[in-house]
Amino acid sequence: VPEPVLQHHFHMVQSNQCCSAVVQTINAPVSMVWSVVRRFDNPQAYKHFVKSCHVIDGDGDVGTLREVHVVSGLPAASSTERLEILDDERHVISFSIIGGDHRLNNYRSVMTLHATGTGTGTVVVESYVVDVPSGNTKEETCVFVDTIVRCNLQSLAQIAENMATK
Ligand code: A8S
Repeated sequence: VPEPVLQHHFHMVQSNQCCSAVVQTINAPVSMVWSVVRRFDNPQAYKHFVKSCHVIDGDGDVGTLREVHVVSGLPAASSTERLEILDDERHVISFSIIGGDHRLNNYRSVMTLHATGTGTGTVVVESYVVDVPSGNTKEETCVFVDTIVRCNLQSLAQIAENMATK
């Protein structure tokens, strides 16, 4: 992994925060995976917990704000999110959570895509940092967030692999 890209996954983590990363291999080229994840206005394309998403401000570039509503059954209803990085050349996307009705304060995630050796596949790395909610441990928080991120990346793999076979 080129060093400037790797750098994005080194987060400043405070003592009240936790940080982790999830890796997913996808049998589809980077360009195809990127076409799905770069659409900040359309997270529901692969995030199954998202019920709806509305862009509040911006045109899909850095600084764009979206409001996401999640399906019922979660300890959350909505989330206001800001696009922090969108690098079409290096395939880096990052967003932060700036508000909403949920327990994940100061969440920030970075996703990078990497071509596999043969170039026919993609390795996705998604790392995040978040405040540990009061009443929870770091471990509980990481288990909760890792589960959501892993679900999202597995669903992303299915969608991109489907596109690749067409
Ligand atoms: C993402 C990652 C996360 C989303 C979390 C962690 C969330 O949308 C869900 C449940 C919550 O409790 C918090 O890439 C929040 O979307 C599914 C509403 C933010």
